[in-house]
Amino acid sequence: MSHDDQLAAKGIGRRGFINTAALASLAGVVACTEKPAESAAAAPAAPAAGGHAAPAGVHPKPGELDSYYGLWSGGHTGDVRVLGLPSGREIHRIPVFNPDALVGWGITNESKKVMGTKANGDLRYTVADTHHVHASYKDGNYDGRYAWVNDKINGRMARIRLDYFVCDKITEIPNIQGFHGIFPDKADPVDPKINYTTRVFAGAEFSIPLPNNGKDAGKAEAYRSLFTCVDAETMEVRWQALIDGNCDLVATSYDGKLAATNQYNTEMGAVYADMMSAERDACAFFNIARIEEAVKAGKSKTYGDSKVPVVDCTRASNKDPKTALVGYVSVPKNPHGVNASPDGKYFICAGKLSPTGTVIELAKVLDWFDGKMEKLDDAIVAEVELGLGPLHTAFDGRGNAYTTLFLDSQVVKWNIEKAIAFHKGDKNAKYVVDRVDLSYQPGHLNASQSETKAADGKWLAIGCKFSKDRFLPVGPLHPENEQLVDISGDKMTLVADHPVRGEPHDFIIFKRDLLKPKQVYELDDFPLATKDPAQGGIKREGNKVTVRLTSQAPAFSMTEIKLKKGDNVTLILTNLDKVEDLTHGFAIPKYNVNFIVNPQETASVSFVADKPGIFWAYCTHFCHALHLEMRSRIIVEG
Ligand SMILES: [Cu+2]
Repeated sequence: MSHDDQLAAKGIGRRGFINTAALASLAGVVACTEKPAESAAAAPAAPAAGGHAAPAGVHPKPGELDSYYGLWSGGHTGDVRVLGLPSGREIHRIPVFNPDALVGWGITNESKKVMGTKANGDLRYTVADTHHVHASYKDGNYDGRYAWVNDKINGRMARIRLDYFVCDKITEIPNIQGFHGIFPDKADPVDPKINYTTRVFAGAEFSIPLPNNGKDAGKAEAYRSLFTCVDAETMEVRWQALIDGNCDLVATSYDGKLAATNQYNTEMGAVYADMMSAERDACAFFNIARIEEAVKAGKSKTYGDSKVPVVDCTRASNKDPKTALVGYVSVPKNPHGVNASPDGKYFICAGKLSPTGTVIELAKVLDWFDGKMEKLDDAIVAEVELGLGPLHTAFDGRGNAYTTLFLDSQVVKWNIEKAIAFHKGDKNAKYVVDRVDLSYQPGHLNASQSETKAADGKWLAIGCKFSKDRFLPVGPLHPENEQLVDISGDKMTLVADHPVRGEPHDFIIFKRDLLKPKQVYELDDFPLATKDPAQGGIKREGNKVTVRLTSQAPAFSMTEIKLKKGDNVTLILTNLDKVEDLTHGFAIPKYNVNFIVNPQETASVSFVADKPGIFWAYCTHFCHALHLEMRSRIIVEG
């Protein structure tokens, strides 16, 4: 009997069950004004569809700002979305791996340089699949510098600057496929002064023959996965580690000493029946300091054309704990997700095919590496039943964990210390605190500040993979359902559904005051900037033509741009407007050009003037009462 059927048998439809919960939430939900939650007045709530009132704060009043930022991966739209929480309002989409016609990502020369081009100047890739977004740390909390996101399809890692919310670097990782899990470190493993992110780790999910040159496709033993370390500043790949099994998600310890990846295919199977044959898989713990010593000592090899040093982190080469670069902790069947608790003590793996959560104590893992503990599996301090299909775990900073149950369509709240006591033998320890029904099939979840030492236990967002009947039907393609749960009390309260365009996976939620975004660029940051309209104009060297143009609402600096058929044109546009929110666009009909320039930004496009005629280039981004008049006539003489 499915969960829905069980509820139906009890005379409670899922929808009715949730509406009851939403109504009950009215008393406990905080407002999302700038005021602290304690002092927020209980604003009269607007009636929502179905006759129930929306909880105060979830739908802010006009002009009210959200109290949290959320950074959401976009899935195979290849982007990162910025949401305000708790409202769930989508504020921005940051194009990363895929072209975006609104801002001209993949059209301007500057964005193409970040994205990567082929010899002919075309983009190398135009598809991507973003899954996990994580931000840079200092002192165990986000420092507002960067966020990183993976591209699972083409094995790339991108960095986003959080001052301007733009992608500034993309690195293609060699000799991997299906790069999935990603996590920045939080400190240096050796130097305590470096208490901020300097490395980002990447786990490759799919095994491929190394090198992948088409010669060993039939040799099962040639298929391998690599765990990768990327430099957070330069975005160069520092080193890779050859492992047994695959990598799924990644977690890092607060002291910088350990990074881990959970593994659902230690069998190295190529088809799913093989991948599920073992009763236990693993979570691989990497000793970062030792790996980097080995790299320094030249104990590495390379594969194919890549010059990246690869250290040996296979089981066979790491049997002696005192010299081991890696330790494999066993975890029940096909685990998913590994998450670090905010107190810095534990990593928790969710069982997926096993109904369990496994709690691994990091101090004990370090004891094993130091030769003080004989069996690495003794670092497992709890392995408790949570429900069907556990996937990911978030934290409230009060000792509780929240795990999504994909098959049960629930999130379960459980107490970590009580789970440890139960595992030790105290059968009276009631570690499950609460459960709440979700709609439907939850994947990732995260709580406000959950991945930091400042986990504040206010909001929990859950990415439900199916929305079914929760929104107006729009044909066969459904949105995802991002649900919001108030976790400030003992009981969880579902407070909102938010439709999101497919297909977000993971996300982080953090306090808005951790970021100080800039809204106007610095003219000097752009070497190509035209600082004065008088410096603009057309420069011709043979058929190589450079057009330097500026914009100031409501006009471009040139009303006419004369070109000849066959010209190789580079058009550089500087927006001299300094006013916040005064963005201009520049579109050229029939030339497939559109991009924007934000205040004080410079961007350029290159094209061949292969079509004679007149072309009204115009401002596409509303800027002024005379916005429609903001044009420049491009004349291509035949
Ligand atoms: Cu304009």
